[in-house]
Amino acid sequence: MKKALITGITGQDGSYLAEFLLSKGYEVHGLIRRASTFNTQRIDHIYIDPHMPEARLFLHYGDLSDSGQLVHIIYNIQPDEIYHLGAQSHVRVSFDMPEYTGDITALGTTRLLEAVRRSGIKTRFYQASSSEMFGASPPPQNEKTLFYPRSPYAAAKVYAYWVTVNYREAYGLFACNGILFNHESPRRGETFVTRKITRALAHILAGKQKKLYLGNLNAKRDWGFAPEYVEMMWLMLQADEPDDYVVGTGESHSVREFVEKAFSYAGIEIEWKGSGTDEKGIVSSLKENLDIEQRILNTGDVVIEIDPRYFRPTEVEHLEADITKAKNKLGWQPRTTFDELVKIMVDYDMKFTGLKPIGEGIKTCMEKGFCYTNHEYSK
Ligand code: NDP
Ligand code: GDR
Repeated sequence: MKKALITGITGQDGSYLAEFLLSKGYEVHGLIRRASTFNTQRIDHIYIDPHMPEARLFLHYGDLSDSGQLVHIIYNIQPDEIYHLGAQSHVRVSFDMPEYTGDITALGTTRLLEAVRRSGIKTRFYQASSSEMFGASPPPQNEKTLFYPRSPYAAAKVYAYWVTVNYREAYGLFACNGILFNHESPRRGETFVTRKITRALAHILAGKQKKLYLGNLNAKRDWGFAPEYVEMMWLMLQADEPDDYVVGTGESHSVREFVEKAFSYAGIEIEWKGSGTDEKGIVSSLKENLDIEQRILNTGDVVIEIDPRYFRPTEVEHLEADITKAKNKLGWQPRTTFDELVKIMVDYDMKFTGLKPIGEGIKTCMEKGFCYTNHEYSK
């Protein structure tokens, strides 16, 4: 039985990856941080008592700031594969906490790589690199595009990218960088823009929230569906040679388009008035035949406003992946469209908020056989 260690197992990607590796027959170990409240909600459904003979998921306390514990864990587990997903992963927050972000997101990677080297084990290493590293470089971006980071987070990821390449070249470690573009899901953290939008929409429909406050509506991102992206992480570590890959959909949309698509799916058409910080999203019409609680909304209601606090000191305007290499070398390509992704997330947040989902998103997941999301919808 192969063993994998996942840092960041409690996050969006870590939880999907753990499910995926368990489904492939792996014994999965995860690094978790001690917190005063439970932080394992995303993996509770796959966790069973480690005393049970069938247990294959094991959790270990540790932190990316604690080298000694990283060496201890790696030496004791002797994993065949390490997926390094742990990070301070929020770009806006990295402007507030630049030093901490550098410590965890950049140096944390060195600590983990050093733990591998010092423990003397033979393993394969995946580094969660990011499209944010391309920053101000114009789209489409591929493996040869110049890095031009626009935040402390992106700068930390550039460091982590290069230190991973260095351990590959200096010590012959089988180490890969997956340069992943934005990927979302019902498990996306609530403060990232897609989930913030779908969750607020559900809350507005349920009468629990009046308005959604957003920052820059014009930024464009290449948004894909997270469960598909963790499969690519695994594929990279199964290849004959270690290499770095761009992973995305090849299509980009603005934050504004995401808002319009989500609200329209729920039967609400939005009209934009004003510009800059005065811009407002106003209900221009309501479809009448949808079985949702939209009676609390009226045409003319202001549902979206701009709050400058969500602007970034330096923004990344446009990311769009060129995934030629991933397609040609690993045969990977995305299966979920932007339209489907939005519907999957809206349906989930409606269900979570106690509303009846519209259903097209759930249908997509069932038809395409995403075992991962069945769990979310059956909760
Ligand atoms: P999340 O923010 O959902 O998860 C981050 C994980 O890192 C959590 O498990 C968190 O633990 C853990 N973590 C944070 N700080 C520490 C620390 N000091 N020590 C140990 N663990 C820590 O991120 P995603 O799942 O979305 O992303 C996974 C990785 O991929 C990240 O490195 C991210 O930067 C990168 N990435 C993500 C993309 C995306 O679109 N999602 C795109 C490209 C790259 P806790 O639950 O306790 O907070
Ligand atoms: P990003 O994701 O910064 O691309 O990083 P996020 O969803 O935070 O922002 C995307 C774009 O939306 C704009 N925006 C807002 N963003 C947030 N969070 N909140 C708002 O209210 C808001 N209004 C507009 C942002 O300015 C930005 O342009 C994500 C993370 O997962 C990183 O870890 C990962 O590396 C990259 O994706 C690829």
